[in-house]
Amino acid sequence: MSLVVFPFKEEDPEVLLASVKVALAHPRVKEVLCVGASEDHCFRAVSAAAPELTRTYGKPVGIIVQERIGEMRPGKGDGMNTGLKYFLEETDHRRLHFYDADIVSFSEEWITKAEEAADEGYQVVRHYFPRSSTDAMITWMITRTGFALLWPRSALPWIEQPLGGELLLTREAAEKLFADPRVRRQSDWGIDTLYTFAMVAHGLSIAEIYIDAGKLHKLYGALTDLKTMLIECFSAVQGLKGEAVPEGTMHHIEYPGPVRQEMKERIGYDFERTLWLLRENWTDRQVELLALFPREVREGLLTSRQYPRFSFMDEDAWAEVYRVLLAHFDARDADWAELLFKLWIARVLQYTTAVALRGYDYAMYHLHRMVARYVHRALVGA
Ligand code: GDX
Ligand code: MG
Repeated sequence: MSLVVFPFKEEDPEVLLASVKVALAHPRVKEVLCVGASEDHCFRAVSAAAPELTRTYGKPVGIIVQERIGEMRPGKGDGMNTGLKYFLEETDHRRLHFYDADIVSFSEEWITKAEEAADEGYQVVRHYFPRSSTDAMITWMITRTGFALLWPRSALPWIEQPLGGELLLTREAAEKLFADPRVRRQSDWGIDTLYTFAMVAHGLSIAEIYIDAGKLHKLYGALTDLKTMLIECFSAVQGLKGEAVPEGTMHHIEYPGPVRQEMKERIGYDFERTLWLLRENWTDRQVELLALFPREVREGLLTSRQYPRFSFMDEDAWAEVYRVLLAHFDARDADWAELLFKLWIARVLQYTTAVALRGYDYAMYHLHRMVARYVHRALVGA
């Protein structure tokens, strides 16, 4: 009845193959497809193992290289859309699951819970997880902030993890998404934003299910590793800013469970290495572009060329910065890309020291309230 797709790029084949086996062992899963970015070492290892897995489980295990479907950088978006296309054109399964290929905590429960919510009639099921208070900084500061400021009456700001790559689509949901040219175009990291946006834009019913065990996967060091993702995720929101979204989406969020101490204590990124990113790669043009921003932001960031400063970038300053970025940011311009990166770093550092430092429960409550305050600001003015 269901197809499971794993998009992957240069992953540890042992981790991916373990997840493939979990999927194959599930009674609801009839087929597994791995979609590689290229014929890398992981692709070769999974290709070598696939025939034996197909024999053992009596279910097809496919492995293909992603097609060029979109128009942006060829990345995860082409991978996911290749899976979507395969599901619609090559199979008649009723449901499609997507899971990242680098998850070491993947289990049968992820598939079962998603299938159960789909059995209840939801057209889309999204997994969400406990996360550390300093993780998910693109989600909170870029995606949820943007969704709140741009579509405050829709379900978008309230989706727990709008960038999550773990989800179930019914066939009708998959058809709607793949028929939408905005989704097909988004071949890069912006794909998660586009899938989430399109689910709400097309009025699909959404259930968010909570996976208590959490998503344990590859982690990043300094925030530099996230630069491309940041730029592509912001551009995805910016590219949608004029689009209309309906208000009345059916949306249910499973109440989360207690978060383990280990997760509460986890630090999402390397603070010291990140601090110094504020000083690097300045150009005269970036200084010029800063003229578009409020005075405290401009002056604060300029001082960072000598000494890292970020306390100016509070929640209100960030809302103003975000609006300037929506109006002026140009992803093709390397100076804009670098400036967005620095502005976001200042925001993340300010949040870390002023909010996250006060403890996990305080921080998570604050982040949810922040989204609500942005919604309020967008609806009734600042
Ligand atoms: N086919 C294909 N092609 N797969 C890719 C590509 C690509 O070009 N790039 C990455 N992937 C796969 C990767 O192997 C993994 O399975 C998945 O996509 C996610 O990539 P990963 O490097 O693990 O990213 P990360 O930081 O775990 O991000 C995921 O979660 C973020 C979030 O939840 O905040 C990913 O789904 C992001 O899009 C999302 O922003
Ligand atoms: Mg990952």
